[in-house]
Amino acid sequence: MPDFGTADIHNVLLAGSRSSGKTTLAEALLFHAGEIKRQGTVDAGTAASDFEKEEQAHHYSVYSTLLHATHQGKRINILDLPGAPDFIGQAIACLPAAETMLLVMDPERGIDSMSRVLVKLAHDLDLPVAIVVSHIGEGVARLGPFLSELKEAFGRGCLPINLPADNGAGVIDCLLNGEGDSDVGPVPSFHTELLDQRAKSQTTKPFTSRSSARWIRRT
Ligand SMILES: Nc1nc2c(ncn2[C@@H]2O[C@H](COP(=O)(O)OP(=O)(O)O)[C@@H](O)[C@H]2O)c(=O)[nH]1
Ligand SMILES: [Mg+2]
Repeated sequence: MPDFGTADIHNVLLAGSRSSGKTTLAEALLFHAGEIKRQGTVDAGTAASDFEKEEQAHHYSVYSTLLHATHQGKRINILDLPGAPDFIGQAIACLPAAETMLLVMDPERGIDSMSRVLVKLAHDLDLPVAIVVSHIGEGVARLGPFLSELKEAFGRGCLPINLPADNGAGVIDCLLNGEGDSDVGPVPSFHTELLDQRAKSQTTKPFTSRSSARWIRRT
């Protein structure tokens, strides 16, 4: 195993309501990082994270699972949390160990109560939250209204960094790129909004992940 210093180790939570797509995302991350040779599925009971018999039989996560991948010289520890309210204790126990929460959300469900609870728990621990929108392949029509709902629920600083393009087949990084058309509108307006937000946060406090996340939540 490569020798990682503590600065190269990142603990990331995959949180969200049940069936939002956390375990499927974890499987895709492991596959693309080359940690597993075959991408399994929750429905077939072959996802690396849902390895307990109970989980494979019910097709959903019951326990928090620690997975890991190496990416660009960093060791990423991925904690795949259960999303069912019955198992929220398993999820809460992992929060203090992580530095970032990836909140996985299915736009068809809108802003569900579990997502709100998780954001509140992260807020109380001063834990930055990034939202990963799943189920994009099912149609991009819902995305525009969903972005507005996210801003309404979590603050106007909740801005996209990646946008779907070509009807969900492509991805545009709208932080580094200011040109082109996405499925939710022209990229330049999203890019400018992000730069404006970054400029504002730099004038208020250093642009570290924790301080910028605090700023995002307060706007
Ligand atoms: N179409 C589609 N199905 C998905 C996506 N993510 C997850 N699923 C399906 O949704 C169901 C629940 O996914 P799972 O990863 O177990 O959700 P979790 O409870 O958040 O871990 C499974 O049947 C997955 O195959 C997605 O992005 N698109
Ligand atoms: Mg799961």
